[in-house]
Amino acid sequence: MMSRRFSVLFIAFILTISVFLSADASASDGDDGYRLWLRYEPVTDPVVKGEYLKFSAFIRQSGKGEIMQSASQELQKGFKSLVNRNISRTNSSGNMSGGIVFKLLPRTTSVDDEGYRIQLAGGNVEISSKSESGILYGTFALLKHMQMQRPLKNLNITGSPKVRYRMLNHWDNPDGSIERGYAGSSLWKWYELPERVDPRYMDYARANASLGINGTVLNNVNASARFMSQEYIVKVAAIADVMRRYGIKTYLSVYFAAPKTLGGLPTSDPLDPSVRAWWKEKVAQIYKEIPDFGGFLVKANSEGEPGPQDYGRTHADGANMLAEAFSPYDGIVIWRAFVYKADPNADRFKAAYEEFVPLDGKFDPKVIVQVKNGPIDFQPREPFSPLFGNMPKTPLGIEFQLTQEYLGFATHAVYEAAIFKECLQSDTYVNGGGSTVAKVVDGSLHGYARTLMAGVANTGNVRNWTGHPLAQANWYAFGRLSWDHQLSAEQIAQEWTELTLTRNRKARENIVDLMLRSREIYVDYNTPLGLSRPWMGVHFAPEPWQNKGSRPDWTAVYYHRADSVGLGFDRTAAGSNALSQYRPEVQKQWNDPDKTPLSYLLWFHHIGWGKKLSTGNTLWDELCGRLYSGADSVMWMQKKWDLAKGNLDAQVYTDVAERLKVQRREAIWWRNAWVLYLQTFAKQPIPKDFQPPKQTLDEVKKSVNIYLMR
Ligand code: BDP
Repeated sequence: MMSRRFSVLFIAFILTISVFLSADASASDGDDGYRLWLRYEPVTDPVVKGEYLKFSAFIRQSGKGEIMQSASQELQKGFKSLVNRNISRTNSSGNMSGGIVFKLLPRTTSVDDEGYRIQLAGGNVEISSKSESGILYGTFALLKHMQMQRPLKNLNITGSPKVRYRMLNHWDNPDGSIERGYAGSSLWKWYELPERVDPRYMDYARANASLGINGTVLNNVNASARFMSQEYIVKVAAIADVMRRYGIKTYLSVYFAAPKTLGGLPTSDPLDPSVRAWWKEKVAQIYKEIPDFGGFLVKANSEGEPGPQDYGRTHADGANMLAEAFSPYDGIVIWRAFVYKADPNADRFKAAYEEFVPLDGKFDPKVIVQVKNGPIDFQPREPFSPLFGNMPKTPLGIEFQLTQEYLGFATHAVYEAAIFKECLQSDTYVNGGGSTVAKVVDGSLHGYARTLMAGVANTGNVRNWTGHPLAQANWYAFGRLSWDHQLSAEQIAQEWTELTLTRNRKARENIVDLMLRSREIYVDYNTPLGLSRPWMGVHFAPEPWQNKGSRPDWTAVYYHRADSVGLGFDRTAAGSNALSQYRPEVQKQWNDPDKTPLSYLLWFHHIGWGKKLSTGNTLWDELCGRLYSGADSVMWMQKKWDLAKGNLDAQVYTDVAERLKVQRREAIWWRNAWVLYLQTFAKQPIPKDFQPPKQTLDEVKKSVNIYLMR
């Protein structure tokens, strides 16, 4: 038998060991996702680690700029975490080797302002650029290389952005709520600012800078006038102070009627001299607090927001008035083209083109018109907006949506790079074949110098930033594509997975596979064959039967047009003729129902239920097939995810596994709603390969009503 004294010691020993073990386990087990793709997990390859340590003697900064300081701090953080080494900073210009050197190139060098090069020089790793921002981007590129345990031998990494303004648009309200946000409340704590500056703002800035994002619009496009008040300008300035250290400019959305509501003027008419003077003074007041202020984003005469048309003026009149106020400064005006009229006979698809194309060439050079990727509204699949290519005298920026308004909020896994790429690669044919949307956006087609890519942010204050852990990849993909739109969706998924989830090759392959198929799977059970669903409401629950709204285009039936004959919106010359807004080569792809790719079919045609499609199935059978296979494929996603188990953090694994279960249930919900509702028109049985839904249409409607109940 053990002596009492010995047994006490023994128990103490066991307790110590287990505390030690569990502490150790929590380091790799229990990742809350906060660090995103900047985890800097310790390097495990001893050879590579040895190589990295050879360059850990010092960091040499040239100059003391704040962005340079951020780059040094990031390197210090990275080295400490990756190879457990503290590196000190030096300004000495003496001959030293074995460190990392930041080299600012003369302004005359013929590289892009924000571009960088990383190479070995004089026994050091040298990061060179013309700008401090470029040095910061190079630093993040080096750290990414190291996170991936790549060798430093023959190091020669270069990068330069293809688009000048790469920004997030936050639809955040002053009360902390986020329009279409599914990851908690706003990151911006307006009531605490400017005195308390949440340290999280810095991590937000780091994450964005690591992708090359250089702008952020802090507030909702459905803007509150209070952001134009001195009280709020100083709050914004406190955030801008943090962003600046990471090369990010701060922008604000503005309420067009602010001269009236905030300024007390009798009008907000853009041609009224007192209104123009008000905006000039306002902009000057902002620059006093924020010397590098980025500019304004404007939603005007859209969905009830005020705008120049309230005074019989045009979008160009409104935008140019603001541009004039920015003329002494570097800032710009970003004017959104998301507009649609209330005409019940009109096709919403055509509205933006009709309002904006006649204004081509009329905008001040400081204005960029920001166009959503599709003509309607961030649908799971949309054809590209016909504005691209049709306004050659106006810089057009593109707006993508990262937050999953129509993509299942935070319970459905949808990797959006496929959506972004599909649009960017679409050929507008404006200057012959190869005139892609990407070339319109990066300015190369029409020679615009002011180019812009914006993403409606999917961030909130939940610990992992985006709610669904896999939604982080959408933020990442947007940032990477805004820097270089030629990267492939797969390349980006691979990078993100390796940096964020796991170094295990097999697990990565399975996750990347899941990500790459996720968008098509979602489309199959949600909007197959070119259906869309931008009807009013929360944009989550299925409601294809919804036929009441204050405007016809705020109902579901307006979009799918199901009737006893068939399904889909005829946009050919026989219908709304929206197709005529595209070049003849594009029209040719979509004009003929027999030649239209099935993924766009119902966007452009009203197809009979019994019509044979290119697959050999009738429309009805094909629809059912896609809705069923889409919903079933969520099980495939679950299996793929399970294969990665054990090779990634347990907490993240469980989080995603549980969300996939919800996705499976909700995919069946969507499938059942479509199938049962459309069956009332098609009057055909569910093909015999598939189990008819267990619920009736009434039961599905009831469950949707419960979901929507106040
Ligand atoms: C729609 C959203 C709405 C936005 C609007 C916009 O449903 O909440 O305000 O877009 O982009 O998709 O302005």
